[in-house]
Amino acid sequence: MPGSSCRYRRCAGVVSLPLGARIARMNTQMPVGEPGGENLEPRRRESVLGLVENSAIDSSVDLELHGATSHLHCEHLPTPSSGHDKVLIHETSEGDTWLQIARHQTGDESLDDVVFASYRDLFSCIKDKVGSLVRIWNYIPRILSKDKSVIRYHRFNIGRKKAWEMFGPKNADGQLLFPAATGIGTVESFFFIRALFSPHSVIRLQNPRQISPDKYSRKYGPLPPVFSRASILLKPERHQLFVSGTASIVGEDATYIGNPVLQTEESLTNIRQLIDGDNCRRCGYEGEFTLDDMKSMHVYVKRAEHFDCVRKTIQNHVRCPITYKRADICREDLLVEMECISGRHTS
Ligand code: 3EB
Repeated sequence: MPGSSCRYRRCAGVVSLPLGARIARMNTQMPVGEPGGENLEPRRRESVLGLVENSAIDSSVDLELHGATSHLHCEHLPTPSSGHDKVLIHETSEGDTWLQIARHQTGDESLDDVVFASYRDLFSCIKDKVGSLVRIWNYIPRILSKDKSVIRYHRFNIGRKKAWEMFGPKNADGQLLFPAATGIGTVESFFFIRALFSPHSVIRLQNPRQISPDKYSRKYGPLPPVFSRASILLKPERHQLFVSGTASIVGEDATYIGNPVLQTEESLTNIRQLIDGDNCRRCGYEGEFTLDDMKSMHVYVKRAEHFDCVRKTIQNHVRCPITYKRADICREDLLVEMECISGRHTS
């Protein structure tokens, strides 16, 4: 159905959030017909004009892949706590729900308070619905700057963890349940959450090569990030895989500092091991995925001058459509981060 994503954009327009995309002009024209890499045939002809700045509003996260078709039902709700809040809910034709919250940080608020309030609102919006939180994107303005000597990504983690402990989903044993997530810089000035939840059940994956984020040591912030490395949404007809933002981290530390190509390779290795049959089984899922199964990928590049070498590296391994964004990534040492989506029919 033509225009489904336009409709989505128009819905976003209802809440009058400013459009923030900018083009970073680069001289990266790819000669037509250049092979995509050593191992793969060229995927398609492409002409690359530049790298777009990561924008919360501009990032349609493959909504059409997930049943967010023309049957979208949009609701714009006033939120419980303040006039600055904007909440938008889309229900998809498959029964899933996308929820978006934007919140400005006012002069007397800290980012951790803004994030806490946003997550409190998110949990209060989904409280009465049967369903599981599947995937969250967090767009964090000036993610690497400091506010009162605390890195804003760490402030974000403080607010999210506190809200999760008070209002977040837990299992029968009281253990907190974390969805797949991305926490990334954005050009917009407001903090923005996009969340997908669903009446179907979810399997959460952890990565054997990486420490679970909620167990990161205090050198990465006073309170840890809380997310799982991937979610698998079990629908009757198909299983959908959402891989979290994945970077060149082994254990809890960044590897190949300063080398965008090797960081890209390491991130892909992390994804491969996360989704392989052994790890899926360990995490309670009888099945497997491969990079060849991917339906779409988003790649965030911190420095525009690394775009070319990152793209060449990725294209040796991945054939699905890839969206590249220029974005600040949550640690100084990380140059690249990527996330992807897949699905398999259950028949
Ligand atoms: C990492 O593995 C890299 O804070 O929600 C990736 C995905 C990262 C999600 C988040 C952070 C987040 O720690 C950064």
